[in-house]
Amino acid sequence: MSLFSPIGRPRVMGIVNVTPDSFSDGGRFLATDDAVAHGRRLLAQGADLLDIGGESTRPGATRPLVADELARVVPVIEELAADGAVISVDTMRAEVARAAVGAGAAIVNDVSGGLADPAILEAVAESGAAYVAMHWRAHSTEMQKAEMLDYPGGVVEDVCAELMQRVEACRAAGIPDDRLVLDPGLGFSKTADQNWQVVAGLPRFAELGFPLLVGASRKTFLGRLLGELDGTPDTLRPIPDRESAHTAVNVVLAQHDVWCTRVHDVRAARDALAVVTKLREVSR
Ligand code: PMM
Repeated sequence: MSLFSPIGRPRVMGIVNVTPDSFSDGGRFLATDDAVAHGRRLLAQGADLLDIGGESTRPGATRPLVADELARVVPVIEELAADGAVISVDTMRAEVARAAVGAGAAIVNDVSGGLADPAILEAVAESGAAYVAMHWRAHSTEMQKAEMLDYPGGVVEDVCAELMQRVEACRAAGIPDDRLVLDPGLGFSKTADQNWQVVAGLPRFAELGFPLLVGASRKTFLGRLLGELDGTPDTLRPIPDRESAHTAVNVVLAQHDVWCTRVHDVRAARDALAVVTKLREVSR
């Protein structure tokens, strides 16, 4: 089945963070064997794709050396691709993208949309991989500074405009439109309220005419909402206890025909999407 053929629900992308410091699962899958076992577990739970990343993008994270990022992701991709899994590599670096596609990745998921390392766009164009361009303004140490949260035209319109600039850069590098996916970048240079506006603005992002990927799983804007609900507005609901709200977001993503949801808990996502699929079947 092709990457973009309709399947009646968003594809579920299971996250495999091969990092010591990702915000929700850092350090758990740093060893190749642990990461591969986790990927297989997510596939068994119904993941359509696996996103393998070797760099944490949590606010304030420092960047790994290229050699370390390569050593983290390449062996994991090789093993899981050999199993027949559809693999995405979560990287901002051309060198890592090239090696990952060589190891079997079909998608390059670049949270910087080509801004961190512009050479990645030509590497992707040459590789034949699909490309996820996420909305991004700055690296993790800078991304939540006040000037990075400024959207004079409103967050939805400004993110759309910035994404379309990335589309133009992709086109100029030779990536065809039918290999492009856009992502509004929940949690990246956005306040909690701006993240909610982005979710509410999904129909506007869909108008850009590209498949959409959305990553809400376990993010702070959910923790803040749930902390308020718990009557502790200054305390975020702990990361492992945010899945119920993410389930609700996944239903919204399905209603808006988003192409893919990037998740930690594959089973919960598939369960939620099964409800939407069932309702669609019976109302046909
Ligand atoms: N979020 C994270 C990492 N990679 N990629 C895309 N396309 N979209 C996202 O929202 C996104 C991403 C950060 O989350 P993690 O640390 O749980 O992986």
